[in-house]
Amino acid sequence: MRADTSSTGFRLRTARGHLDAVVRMADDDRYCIDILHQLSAVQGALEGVRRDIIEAHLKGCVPEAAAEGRIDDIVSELMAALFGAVPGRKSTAHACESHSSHGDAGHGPTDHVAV
Ligand SMILES: [Cu+2]
Repeated sequence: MRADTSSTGFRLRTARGHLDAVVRMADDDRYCIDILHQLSAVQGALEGVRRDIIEAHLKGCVPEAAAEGRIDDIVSELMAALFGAVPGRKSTAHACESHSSHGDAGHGPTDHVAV
């Protein structure tokens, strides 16, 4: 992953903190609207992580894949990650081979968004 890992980690820990609060509120049988507000905070934090990772992917992995002639694969992979797999289309897992050169074990499509 090419996203700023310190920023990504911070955002994820923030989202987890908000989610922990939602769990406590639900356990405490708090007012529904208060829980919904806290859920919005979780979703906002997760959306920020998602945007960071997408931006890092577009700036790092996509240009490399294009230079290697793998643009169709990486576009299909990104579309599947963002919008779900298209029936009948083959999987393009590991289109970001460059990650292995950074000591990363590599990743499949779901690793981009499921952190
Ligand atoms: Cu990537």
